[in-house]
Amino acid sequence: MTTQATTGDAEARLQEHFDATIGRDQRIEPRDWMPDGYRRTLIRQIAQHAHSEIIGMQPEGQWITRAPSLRRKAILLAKVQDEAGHGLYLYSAAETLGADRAELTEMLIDGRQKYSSIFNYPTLTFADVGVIGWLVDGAAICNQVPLCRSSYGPYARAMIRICKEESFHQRQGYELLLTMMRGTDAQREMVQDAVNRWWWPSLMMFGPPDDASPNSARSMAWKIKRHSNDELRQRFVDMTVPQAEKLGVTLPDPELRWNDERGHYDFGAPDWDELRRVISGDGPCNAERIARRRAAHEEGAWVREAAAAYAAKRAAGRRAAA
Ligand code: BYC
Repeated sequence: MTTQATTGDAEARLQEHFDATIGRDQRIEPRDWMPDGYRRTLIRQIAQHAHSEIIGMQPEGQWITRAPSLRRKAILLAKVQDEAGHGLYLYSAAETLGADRAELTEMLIDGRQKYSSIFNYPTLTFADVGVIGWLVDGAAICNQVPLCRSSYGPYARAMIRICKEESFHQRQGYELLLTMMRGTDAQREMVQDAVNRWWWPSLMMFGPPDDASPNSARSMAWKIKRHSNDELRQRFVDMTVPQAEKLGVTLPDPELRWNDERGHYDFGAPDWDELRRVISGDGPCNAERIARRRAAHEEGAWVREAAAAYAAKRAAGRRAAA
């Protein structure tokens, strides 16, 4: 038997073992063999997810100094800090696949990797903080709860903690909006205006429609994604409409109505050209978000250098003591 044939046989056996693990709904762990495409897809999705958490700190972070009370400031500060934590768990999960975190950050800053379209819209009033919690975190929960069963162990485990924190984020947003809706006419108008601006971008968070989603079929076969983009979008609409009614706001979609036959709400199509534009860098705040991220990265260089020097000094101390 030639060496080539032996290598081919070994690879086929590894592939078979991988397929059987996925088939049994068991987890793939960092040291397990995995196809290159599976590893690449995970690095792409997890990095994009991590970048979204980090860039996602900006639109709400802008309101920390302008929060209307100490209580709201403390809540918002804690929430934005949670997003930083989510980014860190996710970068760590990407590192278990052999990705280099510094390189991932470079790829974000120079536009080779994406982050969620939703964070390229401006936060114009404090009601936006509530609506981001309610709709954006609500959409994130819909998308991310199934990822707790994702086939890659470190990603699935990171998602469990992230989802617990996201539920709290969603509730604080809804509670903030309920408070504003019980306030003055001007406050109710602010809430409605924020809902009008964030509704469609929130639906776009789930990605392009299934027939225009090049990665879905493969990712679902690998059980990285457990549901298609359209399934999750529908789940989000079904969950959100009753909450909007309770809140007393109108969702800005004239086609939105309950369909008894389907057992779901029908809804209009988001502007997919807008999603394409925002993803390709031409949204209202893309340039501002990346410029801010780049500046924070450059201004933080001394902190990374100091931390590395401190770690090296401690390691040298331990070696000398051993
Ligand atoms: N924005 O084949 P598709 C959060 C890209 S964090 C930008 O359907 P896939 C939160 C997609 O990457 C929110 N890009 O892709 C944080 C692909 O491009 P590439 C982030 C998008 O991966 C702080 C191309 O379009 N959540 O919630 O199968 C505060 C074709 O799409 C978008 C996650 O990252 C978009 N909206 O499905 C509050 C969750 N949609 O890479 C909240 C994990 C699509 O081929 N990620 N693209 O060049 C996922 O579940 C999936 O990656 C997606 C897309 C559903 C987003």
